[in-house]
Amino acid sequence: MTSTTRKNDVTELDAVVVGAGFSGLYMLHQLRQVGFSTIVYEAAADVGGVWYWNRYPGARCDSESIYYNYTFSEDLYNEWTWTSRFPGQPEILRYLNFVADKFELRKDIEFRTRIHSAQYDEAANKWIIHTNDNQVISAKYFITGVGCISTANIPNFKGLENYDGEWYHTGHWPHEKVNFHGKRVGVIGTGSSGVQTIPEIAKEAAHLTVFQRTPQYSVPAKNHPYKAETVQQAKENFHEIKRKIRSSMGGLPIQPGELSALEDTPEARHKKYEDAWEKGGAYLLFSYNDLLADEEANETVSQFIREKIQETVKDSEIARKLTPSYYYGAKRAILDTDYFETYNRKNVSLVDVKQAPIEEITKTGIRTTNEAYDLDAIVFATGYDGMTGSLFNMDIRGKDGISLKDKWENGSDVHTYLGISTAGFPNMFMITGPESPSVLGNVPVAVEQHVEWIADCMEYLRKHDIETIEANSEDEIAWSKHCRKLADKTLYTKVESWYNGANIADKARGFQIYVGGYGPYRDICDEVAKKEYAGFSLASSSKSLEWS
Ligand code: N01
Repeated sequence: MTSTTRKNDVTELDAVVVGAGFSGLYMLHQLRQVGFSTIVYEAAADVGGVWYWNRYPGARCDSESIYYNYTFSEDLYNEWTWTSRFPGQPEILRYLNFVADKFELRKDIEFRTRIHSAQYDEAANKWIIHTNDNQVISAKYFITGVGCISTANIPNFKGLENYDGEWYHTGHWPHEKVNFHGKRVGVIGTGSSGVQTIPEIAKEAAHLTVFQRTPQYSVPAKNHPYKAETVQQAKENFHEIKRKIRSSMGGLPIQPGELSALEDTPEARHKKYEDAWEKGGAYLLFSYNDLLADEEANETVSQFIREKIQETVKDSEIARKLTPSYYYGAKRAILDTDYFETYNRKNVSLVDVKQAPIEEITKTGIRTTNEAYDLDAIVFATGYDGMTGSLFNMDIRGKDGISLKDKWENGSDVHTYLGISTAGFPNMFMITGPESPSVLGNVPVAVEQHVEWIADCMEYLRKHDIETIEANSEDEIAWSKHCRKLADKTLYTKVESWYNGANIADKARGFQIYVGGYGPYRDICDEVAKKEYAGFSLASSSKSLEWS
């Protein structure tokens, strides 16, 4: 257990970590291993991060189980056995509890405690941190592990407070089972959460009305129970899997095809897409090397999925409403189980709220500009204030009292160095922060890379008696420019999505993810460390050292 000291009711630590999901749990473990006194503060009552909160029916990860886990410990990998190709939320939560138990992490986690503010005290070179229950902590390092998509977005619909029925957000689902039997249920939103929960709710509800603003491409996950030999084989190949996913583009041992989609004949391409469709999972998007970069190439795969939708959905008018027109994959690619099939059920109807927007939540349901719908329950599958939302929920202030929110002009002008740190905020690290590859792949792999880099960096600083590390302004501006230049070569920046803030009314737009891939990004970070933290200013108590 971390040995904490207390002075005048202030807890003194080496490091404060925010959040007990994949990031915070591993950060705590790493820092303990190398002897930094560390406490994790977590708003929830237990470990899990987003997997603690996302308990909606159908919640499941769409990275394959044997890759969606930590790889820092072979023992851990061998001791845990996944049951199906894509892990359901209860199983992921059990896994994270297993990790917390195995490494005895809970004793250094304060649950039900929210970090309210963190302010850098330049004179003392400490972060002064306040919690919602009035604790004060002084720590040399402030590390955020808050996830990129954890602050729920409930659109500001007029009248929600007058609604007499039950309502839920997919990202804040109750712990007890919600009973939809015999009820008229409305789901707003058809992103990953909506697409997963709609088929499950439809099985239970008397009637389900889906309120769709943008139709989605979705590909069958083809989930199935694992055979014992599949899991055994993965365990035997642990080192190979670890090497492959850490050097891959997206944290999975799948690399994009070598050809452009336009280099194959239409027949060969169609066959490739059919094969990928049958395999399920992420294979379709990886069929060629330019599906996320070239409009014409993308159109071939987008059209392939559109035809699948038309074939699956029996009512041609519903099929038309469900058919998207933007670039497949430029909004987060989705995997499903029976999503489009669900619209063939008699108890499911679809409302196009782009054509007739939601005007008001009434006492009895939802009214669009066209019609009123009486509902016993409403499910908001309306996503998250991504990338910056959870950081801005804390009042983080760096040198001269400048707040992170002000520095980044409320999200419109985000600058980070490597997505790990930002100038003016010394000794602060962000795990999977904006402008790192974070959500563009299998996130635990991105988390492990950041955690290991940060822990190594802190060890280096301690070994060399360095008191502060701070990103240089010019280096972070160069990094931001590099991120944007890469992103502008892709189709990600050509559609509206939560990736660029378009899902939140009045949020400043900006695409804040490094698209160059997990492996190449890891190499860049390693190179920076090798050059003794090039791009950062390091200062000991007596002198300041700069490299760039
Ligand atoms: O949220 P989303 P999500 N009126 O933002 C609609 C991860 N995740 O929770 O597209 C009407 O994707 C909005 O419409 P539009 C994953 O990274 C992973 O589904 O903006 N509709 C959209 O349809 C994912 O990308 C997994 O026009 C409104 C929906 O709500 C991320 O979390 C599972 C509206 C929001 O979709 C977020 O997914 C679940 C309004 N005012 C989540 N506002 C897996 O690993 C929003 N919408 C499988």
